[in-house]
Amino acid sequence: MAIDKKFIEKFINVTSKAALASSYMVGKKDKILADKAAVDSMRSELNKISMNGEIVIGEGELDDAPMLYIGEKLGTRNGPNLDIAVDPLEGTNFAANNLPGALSVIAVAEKSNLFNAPETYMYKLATSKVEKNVVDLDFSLNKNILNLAEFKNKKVSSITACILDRPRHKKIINELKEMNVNLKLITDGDVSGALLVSDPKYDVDIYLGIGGGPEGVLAASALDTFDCYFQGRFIFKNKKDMNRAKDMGIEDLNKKYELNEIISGDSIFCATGITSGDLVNGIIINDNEYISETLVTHKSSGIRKIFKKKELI
Ligand code: VTB
Repeated sequence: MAIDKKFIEKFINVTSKAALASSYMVGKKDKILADKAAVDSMRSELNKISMNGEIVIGEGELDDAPMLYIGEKLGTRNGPNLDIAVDPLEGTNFAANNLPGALSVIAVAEKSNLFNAPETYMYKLATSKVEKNVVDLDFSLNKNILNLAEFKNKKVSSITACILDRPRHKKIINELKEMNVNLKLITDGDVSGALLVSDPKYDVDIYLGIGGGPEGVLAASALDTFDCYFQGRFIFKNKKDMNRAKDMGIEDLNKKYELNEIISGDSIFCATGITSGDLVNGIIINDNEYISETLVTHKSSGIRKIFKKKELI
């Protein structure tokens, strides 16, 4: 079964309205309020859609934000059964500090086809389409880079790796530097970071490192339609996280997930820019109208494009 194309426009509307709502809080140095504006708008717009929607990935407890909570039912209850993952404001610091890259993001799949990710960290690896055994979370960093360079017929010094700039990545970053790999160090926003492997125009060959688990699932949803490679492994730091994962039905806490175990079947992904970034431009308001840009993917129809829309406020 496929998700009808008519839903694409509806979900673009959801993220573009959430981005607009959050845009009023850009540069106000208040990430909670910027997030809340996006959450409230998203909830109200999702409830207008003819569907039986359920949130499977909600706002992260990772940043203790106002939530569209896991298990929340959305829509008119009249329509297809859909699982929904949301990150109403991905990059709360970007919005609060008026920096590039804040996005409003949603991924939608047919019931039971979207992984119910715990709100913990995930070790991620993403590249464009590669053959089996070129890169793998179980290979050493060195092997992954050498294999990828060989596969892409590039010099190691022409490979670019994107990674969150965090103390936890010190060792990886040093090793990449020693190999003379180009680094793209991001301060936040690893949904966007992972998606940079989807098109050569971004000049990122590999995304790797530890970021939010929910953000990993959201990125994987779009990477699936871009026919890219993605693997993820959750990282559980304490007993509470581990028990929660077990309650969610995860038996092997060390499992390496392939893309098709994270998302399968049809899906729609929308990411609208709040502030301009690598993927899309941010919201522009002119008098009583606004312009939004949304990166959209729809697996069954193969749609993957940036959709620009002008609308009355
Ligand atoms: C990333 C990034 C988010 O959190 O997942 C990151 O995509 C991971 O957490 O934008 P830490 O900040 O604790 O490293 C964000 O930066 C914020 O939610």
